Amino acid sequence: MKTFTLIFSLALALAFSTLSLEASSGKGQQPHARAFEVPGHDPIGKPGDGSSIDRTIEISVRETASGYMLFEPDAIQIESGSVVRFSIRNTGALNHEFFLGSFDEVAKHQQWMREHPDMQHDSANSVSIPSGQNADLIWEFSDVTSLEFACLIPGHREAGMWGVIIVHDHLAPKSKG
Ligand SMILES: [Cu+2]
Repeated sequence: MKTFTLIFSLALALAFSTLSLEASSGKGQQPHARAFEVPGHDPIGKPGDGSSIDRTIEISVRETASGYMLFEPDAIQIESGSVVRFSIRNTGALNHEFFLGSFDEVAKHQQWMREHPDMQHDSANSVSIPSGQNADLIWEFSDVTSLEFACLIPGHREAGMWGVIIVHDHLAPKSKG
């Protein structure tokens, strides 16, 4: 009986390791890259097509002399239901990225990026901002929630590149522009 249990658990462990190996191999298999499309997933909103924008939020990215890497601002309040254009300017010397997700997704994706440091993100909830350039990301915040934005290039979030977005349903009317 003991032997059977042992063999059964070994087989189970093997099955699971094969599964996770398949899940982590190959481009386009990034966990949570398009999490917003998965039914029952954390409600983070969805990409905006740019046809209507309720608000533009300017974010700058810079590195400090003491070694920090920062988003400014790093705490943002947004009214639920609004479509926001993030206009991100990278004034730093390094390339950076802006990845939007739930706290859980950001943590998981950060781990994934550590294991695949050469991978570029290719999804609607992230954008890369080369040094000295600007990039836009348009997002519709449909749900009342709190989210994180971060740069998941290995070492960058650890150096300070993260911030929070609080999506409320009780803010003043949307500000245009
Ligand atoms: Cu960065």
